[in-house]
Amino acid sequence: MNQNRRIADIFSQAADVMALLEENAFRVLGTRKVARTIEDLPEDVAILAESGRLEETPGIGQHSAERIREYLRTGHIAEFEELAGQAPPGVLKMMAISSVGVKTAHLFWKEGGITTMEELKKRLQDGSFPKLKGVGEKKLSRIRQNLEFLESGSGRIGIGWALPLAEEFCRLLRRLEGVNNAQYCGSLRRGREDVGDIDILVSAEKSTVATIGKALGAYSRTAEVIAAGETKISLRTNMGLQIDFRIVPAVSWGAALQYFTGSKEHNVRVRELAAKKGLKLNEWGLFRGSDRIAGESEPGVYQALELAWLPPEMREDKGEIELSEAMYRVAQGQAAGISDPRLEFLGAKIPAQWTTLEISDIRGDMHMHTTASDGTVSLEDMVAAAKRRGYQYIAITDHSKSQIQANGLQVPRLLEHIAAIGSLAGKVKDIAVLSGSEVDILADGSLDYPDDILEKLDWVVASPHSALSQESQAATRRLVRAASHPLVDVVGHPTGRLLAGRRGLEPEMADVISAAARGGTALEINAQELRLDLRDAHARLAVRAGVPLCINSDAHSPEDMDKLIYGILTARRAWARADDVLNAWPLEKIRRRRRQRRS
Ligand code: DGT
Ligand code: CA
Ligand code: CA
Ligand code: ZN
Repeated sequence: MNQNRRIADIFSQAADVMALLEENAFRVLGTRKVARTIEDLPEDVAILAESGRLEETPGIGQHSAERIREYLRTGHIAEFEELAGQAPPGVLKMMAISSVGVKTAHLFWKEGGITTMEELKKRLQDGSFPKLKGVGEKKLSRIRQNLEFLESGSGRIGIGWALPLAEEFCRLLRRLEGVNNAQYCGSLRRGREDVGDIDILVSAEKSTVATIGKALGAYSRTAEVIAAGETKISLRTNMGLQIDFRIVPAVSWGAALQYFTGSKEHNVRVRELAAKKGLKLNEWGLFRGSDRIAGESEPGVYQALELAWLPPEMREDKGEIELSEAMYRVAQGQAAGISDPRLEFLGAKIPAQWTTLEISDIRGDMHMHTTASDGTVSLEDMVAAAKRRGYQYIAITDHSKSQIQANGLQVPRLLEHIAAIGSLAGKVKDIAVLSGSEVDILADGSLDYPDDILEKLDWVVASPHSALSQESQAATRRLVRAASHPLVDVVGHPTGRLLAGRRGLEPEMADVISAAARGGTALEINAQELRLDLRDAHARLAVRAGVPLCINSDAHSPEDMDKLIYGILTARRAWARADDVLNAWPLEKIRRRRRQRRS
């Protein structure tokens, strides 16, 4: 990788600064042209500079050539830095917001007197934004959104991107001669909604490492191998993601899996327990002196430490170590002997073995759309797709009347839709089809259809879609009211957040969960990878309070049903088991509960 791209960026940013400072227009244009020239160069600028050919390059004059040489020598360009020093740093930062170009930033600064990001944010939020020519409400709202997006971009990658990519690399590795196994670890194996990077563990003998490095380097998704050592290979994908590979022999597979899965906090506790027993635990194994007493399998490592194995999603040092110790004792026929408030929800029922929630536990999907509102396929096709997946039941839940942009159903159309679903349900075999609705929870917590209409439905998902930036107290009242409504079966994506773009409602979640517990209402984990709403921590509160979770795909097409896995991972992080998940129950149990709530 040469530095052309980096240097081109520096010239391009300098041109922006010049424009912002209203420098001579020819100078601005000239600087932009240099940026483009460097970006398009077939050769490394550093080599051109070394061989004294920079000035000969069309588009690069004497002056720019000197600046480039200065950068190659020192890593910066004094003239550009001095220029940047003349503009308020906040104004330069504003230009990183995708709908704020040089012109807009200049206007905000010179006409609006806004020079810091804090002030920009405050004025965008409290409605005190100065009237500026060409900056209407539409533009402001776009800026508001893009600003939020920029700020939420913590450099972490959403699980929806990372998981399929990691699986692809694991498949590639498992096909290689000499590779016993490959598994992604780290936060990705723990099912976090976003990950800092991808860590992949490979079981193979040392002699295979070179072959592995070659295969990874030649793979179409690899841009560059950054480092290749005896046990570690790092690469950057052509999307700019870093993946770290670690290669261990089969005897260390389990110990390395345990180590690289983390979390760091969990590992610290586990290593302390090892030390207390006079053992040493690292990524190569569990040792007594120089004897390896465990390490080939992950459960074997935990077992040797007198701990029960738990799924990776629970390994955050949030009570799982205590649970694991208690489970081990129960498995040995001893008393669990714990008093930890985090485990009280289990009552006296400490299991000997954790029954991990599996995707196959899910019997039906209770939130999906068809072409009646904003889905992409017909009712018939959605039902056929659900049947192919082996579901026992589903609920069709198109949008309610306020969702005009999503083609929400006015009451007459809803009644027709209910009839159509009913008639189809009478015809299809081996799957129960419920006529439902995704009813808007309006800003005050009231619902988008009157009760006599809601009563005609087999299933009611109530979700917030608008007024998602209302303040916390109002959001709490709104969601508590919806969760207390006896005709609401489940509150859908309760906060309305979007992972990289919208904070959503920030209610007092404990109050919402209490209301759901009192009312017998379920709470959704919306499994779309950008929603994951409820998020892990809130879903965990719900499980502890005995509120059933409903893990829904919110599918707008048959393929969307595959998103369910992200909801499952989130539910595991919430310590949910099949019993805690409403749509893992037999339909008869769901119906019975529904009748009880209404009587
Ligand atoms: P991330 O990448 O920020 O989403 O989070 P992780 O958990 O994947 O962290 P990462 O990639 O730095 O390291 C992967 C795993 O390796 C981590 O979960 C636990 C293990 N690990 C890394 N460094 C240490 C360490 O200093 N001590 C211990 N005990 N474990 C470590
Ligand atoms: Ca990681
Ligand atoms: Ca890492
Ligand atoms: Zn929906």
